[in-house]
Amino acid sequence: MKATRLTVVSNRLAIIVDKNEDGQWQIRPGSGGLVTALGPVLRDRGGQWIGWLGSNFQEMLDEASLQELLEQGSRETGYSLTPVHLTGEEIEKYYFGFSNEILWPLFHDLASRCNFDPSYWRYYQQVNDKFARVVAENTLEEEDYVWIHDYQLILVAACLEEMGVRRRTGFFLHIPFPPLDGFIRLPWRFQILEALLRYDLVGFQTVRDRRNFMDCVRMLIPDSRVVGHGHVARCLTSKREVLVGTFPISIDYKQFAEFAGTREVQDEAWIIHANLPERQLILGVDRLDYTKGIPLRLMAFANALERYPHLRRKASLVQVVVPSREGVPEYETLKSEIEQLVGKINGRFTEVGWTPIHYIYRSLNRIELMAYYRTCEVALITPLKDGMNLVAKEFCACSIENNGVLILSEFAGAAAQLHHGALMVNPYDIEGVADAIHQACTMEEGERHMRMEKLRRSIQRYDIFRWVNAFLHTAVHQHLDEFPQAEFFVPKPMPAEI
Ligand code: ADQ
Repeated sequence: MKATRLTVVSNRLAIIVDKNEDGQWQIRPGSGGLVTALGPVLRDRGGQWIGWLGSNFQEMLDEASLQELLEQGSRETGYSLTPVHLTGEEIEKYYFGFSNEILWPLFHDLASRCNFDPSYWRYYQQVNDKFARVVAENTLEEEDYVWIHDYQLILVAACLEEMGVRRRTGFFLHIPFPPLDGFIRLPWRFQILEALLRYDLVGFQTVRDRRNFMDCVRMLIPDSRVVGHGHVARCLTSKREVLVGTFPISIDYKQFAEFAGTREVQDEAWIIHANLPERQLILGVDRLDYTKGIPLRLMAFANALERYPHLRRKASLVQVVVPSREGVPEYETLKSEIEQLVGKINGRFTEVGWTPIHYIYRSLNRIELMAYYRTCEVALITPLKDGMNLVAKEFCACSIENNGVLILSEFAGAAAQLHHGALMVNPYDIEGVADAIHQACTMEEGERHMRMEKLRRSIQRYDIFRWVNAFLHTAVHQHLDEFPQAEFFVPKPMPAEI
């Protein structure tokens, strides 16, 4: 049976609703890995995105105004936007609680940061059930393929099943899946594992994540078996058969490479270089998150300046931190830690005409981000653990003169694909990272070109469209272009209470 419409479900809708400088409500495209990844796909093919708006809007905006904004958003993004409304308490306990205080740290191997508050679980179930109801109301068994994304929504297929609603469903986990000895600490380990086995297809970023998942299934689910090799295997339990695959996410390579070559980006890149002349720029770009390894990276840069004094005055680190999870105490603490370190390192090393670290704490616009990708000679990407890390791929795509050097953490999902051309580092090894910084800054042009060409070729070959195609082909034996250019549909009026 062919699907004729693709419905994507994620915690956040692919847009941001907020007020502009004049206090008027506005709708803007969202940022972040998933939007970057799926936006072009849904735009070109038509489709529907179901998700939470990101705040408690029904209390701030009347229904008609919100509907109007969503219709405008649908026209601008090119696909239909269907909202799921959450109460303040749900946001607190499902989103900040279960998702971000339990699953996020646990799945990133940072169990010591987990807050296993038992009250969170009920809200996680309740919100997943709410999402399942919106899916049920806005999709049809014969038409839709429902593709659910990420750790906040693991229970959706199970909720649909319990409601007696049959849909073809796939799930993709954007973050890593932890090894068995980490996963078994989760008080709801059986429920989470069994819920994942209710999808028709479960996809992971890397072979390692999938192997971890399979180990947990073998250990915790009686009578389960894994059959098959290659990038998709079958997981057989006493109740059902589930496909389990590896699908490393990627970027729209062509769009990045072309955009990097435009006049606007070149002009912006020129301004950056003109203001920071005669020096090599090392770039770090991350959402504010403890998994991204920013403090250790700053220490590694300081260590490089200490041990390789000839880098002083010649190299500067541009560290961009994109605000994230604002108001959460742990993230505020991390922000202060970063700011103190930047101050300390700059205080120690700054000389007239040279500042070692340029710290930017805001979301850059697209032209600025591309300009940094193009201008900076080195990208320093050192997460402690990361599902994939799209910044690494974007940097390479924008290095159109093939002269950038990528320093990449062994613990980023991207390492599996990019280790041939990148300088690989252990982010916990401060001296090792410092050595890689030195190596990158002193690398001969020939080697830089050779490495970057390799990286770019690989990303070009395995781009975002290949990722979507691989997932959909496994899911419904259909390629992306077999989904018709769906005639554009306007979102349904919002039900007062979902
Ligand atoms: P993230 O951790 O958000 O998401 P990451 O792969 O680091 O994703 O990508 C961040 C995205 O935000 C990039 O596409 C980048 O262009 C954009 N971005 C970065 N800096 C920006 C800035 N200053 N201004 C505007 N936009 C900016 C999760 C997982 C990752 C996984 C992705 C995709 O945690 O491991 O790679 O999903 O699956």
